[in-house]
Amino acid sequence: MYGLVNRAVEEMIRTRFGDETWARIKAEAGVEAEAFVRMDSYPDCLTYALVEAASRVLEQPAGRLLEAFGEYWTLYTGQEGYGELLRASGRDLWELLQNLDGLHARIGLVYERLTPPSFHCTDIGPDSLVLHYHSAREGLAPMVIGLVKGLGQLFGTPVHVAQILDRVQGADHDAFRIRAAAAA
Ligand code: 1MF
Repeated sequence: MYGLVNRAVEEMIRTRFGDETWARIKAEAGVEAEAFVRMDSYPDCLTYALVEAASRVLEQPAGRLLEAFGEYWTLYTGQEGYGELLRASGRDLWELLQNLDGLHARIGLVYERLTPPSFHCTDIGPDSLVLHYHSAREGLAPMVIGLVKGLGQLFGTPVHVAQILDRVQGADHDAFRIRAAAAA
């Protein structure tokens, strides 16, 4: 994945747990790079190693860290110059969720080594929809839950997210029921 992802992991851990904890996690993960370059492409196993090491060092389940990271990612990329792209991809949360492939296609035009996941929506109602998530990568469903919650905050539409299909349980893809938290 692009270095931007590893940088976001680093920033989340440094700001919440401090530089020393980050150094321990990096060492535990066997990561030697001094700093991650946003536009460089890194092997996925490096990112997974960081999450596993963080889980051991912080004594938190990897899924919980991934969900927190998903929320962090929406705020982080907003600050890193992708806020415009997010807002240009949908006028509200529902529109954005239905346009995630379009968003990734635009990023992929510039960054050719992007391996984007694919999303589509079904059961679309005013306060609820089902988001289907297909990915070449495994184990990142908790991150998607955090992403959707983070986007909900960004758009001023807080949401509840429940996973209704799970690859870990043998389903062929992951899916989430998303409900607007308040009657908006
Ligand atoms: O292949 C990749 O490197 C990659 C990196 C990030 C693929 C996807 C993403 C974003 N994605 C992370 C979870 C991946 C899960 C999976 O592969 O199954 C989050 C996708 C997402 C889902 C819901 C809502 C919003 C989402 O993301 C918005 C987004 C997506 C990509 C970027 C920014 C915001 C992005 C922008 C620039 C990138 C890489 C990703 O590359 C850069 C960055 C800086 C300088 C040069 C290149």
